[in-house]
Amino acid sequence: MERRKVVMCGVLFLLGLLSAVTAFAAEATRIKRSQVKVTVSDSIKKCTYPRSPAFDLGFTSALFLMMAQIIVSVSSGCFCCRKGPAPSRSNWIISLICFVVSWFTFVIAFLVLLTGAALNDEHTEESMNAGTYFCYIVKPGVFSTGAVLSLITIALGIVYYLCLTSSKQNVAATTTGTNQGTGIAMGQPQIPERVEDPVFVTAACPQRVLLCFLEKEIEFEIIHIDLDTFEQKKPEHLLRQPFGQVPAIEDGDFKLFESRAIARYYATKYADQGTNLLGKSLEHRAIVDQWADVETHYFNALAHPIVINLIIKPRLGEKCDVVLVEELKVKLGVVLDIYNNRLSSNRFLAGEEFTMADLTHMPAMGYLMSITDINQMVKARGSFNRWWEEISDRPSWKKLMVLAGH
Ligand SMILES: N[C@@H](CCC(=O)N[C@@H](CS)C(=O)NCC(=O)O)C(=O)O
Repeated sequence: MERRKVVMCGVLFLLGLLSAVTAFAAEATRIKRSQVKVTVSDSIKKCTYPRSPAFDLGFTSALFLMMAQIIVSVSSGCFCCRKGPAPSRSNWIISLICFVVSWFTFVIAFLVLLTGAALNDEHTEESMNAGTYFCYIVKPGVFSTGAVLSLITIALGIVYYLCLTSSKQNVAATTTGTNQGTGIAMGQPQIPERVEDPVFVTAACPQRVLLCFLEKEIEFEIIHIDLDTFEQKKPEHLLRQPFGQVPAIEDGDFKLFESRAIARYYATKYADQGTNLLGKSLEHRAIVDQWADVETHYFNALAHPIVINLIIKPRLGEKCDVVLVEELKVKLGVVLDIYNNRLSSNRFLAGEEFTMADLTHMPAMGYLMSITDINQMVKARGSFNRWWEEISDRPSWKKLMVLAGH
């Protein structure tokens, strides 16, 4: 379980315990009938009560309970209006039950504890019933009932919190670092918090997955894998990605590698959330797939070795294959002409909407645009350049560039 969840459950457990202990202490110290002295003066009976800490204890117990309830409500958010990934159906049903029952028990426990505390102090009055006098005391079991209801409320609150927060994704292996960078990503709200020593997600394949998360508004946590020290080749990582590369994801118990398959998986799983990346009809989906396949087989087949030779190898102090790069650039020019033609009559690759077909090109495009010659090749193709300017102006790309350290 994530550290944050463990801390949260620990705090709630502690508050529940404190609430129950103080309520039981109130029960033990409440004023008993045998402790009340009845004195008679001028034929008027008067009740004399001893001092009791039950008022303070009952009040404190109610306070702990209220604190716990506020923490659960604020940290979980409302289950029906919360943003981010929807919980699974079973989690949703459990959350709903816990939500309703815990509020019910909370209200009763809170009222019982406060009323018990107040009545325990109500000892200046004497009461009369059918000619007989009796001195009012809080009935046995009132504070104990409050204690048990507090424990139930907080236990349900913890289950509610865990059910709602378990929908956050444990996600993707990502590259980062100083050279070609490295890392794995796994679950955390929106953009991972920056620590003193940020590790940026610089490799293109993990960036594809992150871009999908950002478009789909999926929460995630990044776990970094250090490519510089070949952490990706270690047995622990090979269990996630048997080819010793990044990214890889863990979504609960489900594991997956290959950035395009991961992006499609999340785009499908969260089809109703964030940008629709898959297309709206059978034909539209087929066109999205077509251009996504073009990316893999035509565009990336050229872009990848160009980036390796012109960017990655020099960083590693390795020699670039200049002849190969020149050949690749010529071939890339032909592919870009086809894209340019397509984009002269379509706003995006699969039509009028941004989809997976566009998204999947972006990480490699980001790299290519930093290579002067290729930047010029792009600028020389008006429609293609217009497309790139539009998609690289999207908030998701801007957020990704922050994560990439730009
Ligand atoms: N087809 C894979 C390619 C994965 C890949 O090439 N990852 C690179 C980073 S972009 C990597 O892990 N490089 C380090 C290595 O190969 O050792 C995917 O899309 O996930």
